[in-house]
Amino acid sequence: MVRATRSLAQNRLLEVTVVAHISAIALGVGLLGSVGQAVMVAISFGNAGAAGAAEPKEGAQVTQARPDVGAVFSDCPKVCPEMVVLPPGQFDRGAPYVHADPPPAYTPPETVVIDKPFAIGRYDVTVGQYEAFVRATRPTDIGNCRTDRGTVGPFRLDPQGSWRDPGFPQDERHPVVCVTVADAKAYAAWLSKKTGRRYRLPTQKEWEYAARAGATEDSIDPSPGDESLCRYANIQDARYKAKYPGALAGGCDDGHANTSPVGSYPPNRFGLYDIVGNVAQWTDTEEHGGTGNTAAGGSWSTILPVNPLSAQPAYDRNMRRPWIGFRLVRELR
Ligand SMILES: [Ca+2]
Repeated sequence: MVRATRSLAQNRLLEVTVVAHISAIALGVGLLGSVGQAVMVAISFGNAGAAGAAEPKEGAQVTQARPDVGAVFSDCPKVCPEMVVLPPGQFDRGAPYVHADPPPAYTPPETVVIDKPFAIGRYDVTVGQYEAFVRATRPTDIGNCRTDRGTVGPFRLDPQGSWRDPGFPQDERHPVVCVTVADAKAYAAWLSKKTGRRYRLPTQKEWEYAARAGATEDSIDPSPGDESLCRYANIQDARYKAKYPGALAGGCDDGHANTSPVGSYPPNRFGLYDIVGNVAQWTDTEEHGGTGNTAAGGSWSTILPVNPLSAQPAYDRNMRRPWIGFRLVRELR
């Protein structure tokens, strides 16, 4: 780990800790130049293996206000989330699920252009990171999460259920859950003030761009129904079914009935962990006339959606659930 120590007074740059640099392999994603002109170049990103696994190279360079594409950085020691800088590029929404014939249409076909780099969380925001926010801001309204306490599903409104106690054990490396969109935005506002940078929830399109990481197929499943699926994500599995007997799924064992520590499964080709499974992630995109926001990626409590990258259902933004968390975007200016 290398820490940059240039001060704000010296160069108007806040301290940035670069914790890794994604190693390079050409993916061949169409990119845009910095002036917005369409330029096709091969990007360097992700040592993609069977699961798109990237292995960040520790001890990378010092970076400042605008870390390089591929850099993994943190804006403060300990409590700031690690962020990965993604390149500009484009992708086609509504791309067909690789195994479905005919493919289900979850989103209308559309080419989405990301015209400038942005950074996004390497992991979901963790319990430990959220706890730092709670200690600093002391929010009073944290309860009314839906838990399975006292029963075995379905999840019911629980006044005592909260991010501290979602109804199952978590430690500081687990993704925080039982947060509303407003809770996530309050965390982003606190982090922005703390670091002098702009953090926010990703849009639905930014999330999908990050999730796809250049993939045109809409699946993390190399072979539907294959036992290997449990190597790729924490989803509704045999352990879930053992805890919740009415569950439909079963089959393979991913090791966790509820949340798992972030980073327990291989990353995608952008080096992002837990994009699919573990917890669904709030986005800033509103639906249902503004009463709901989309939450993407599925979770430990869902059967892997047919289209895990483009299927992004919307939920009541004010409801706390033990299977929705979030990761943030950090803007690069
Ligand atoms: Ca599981």
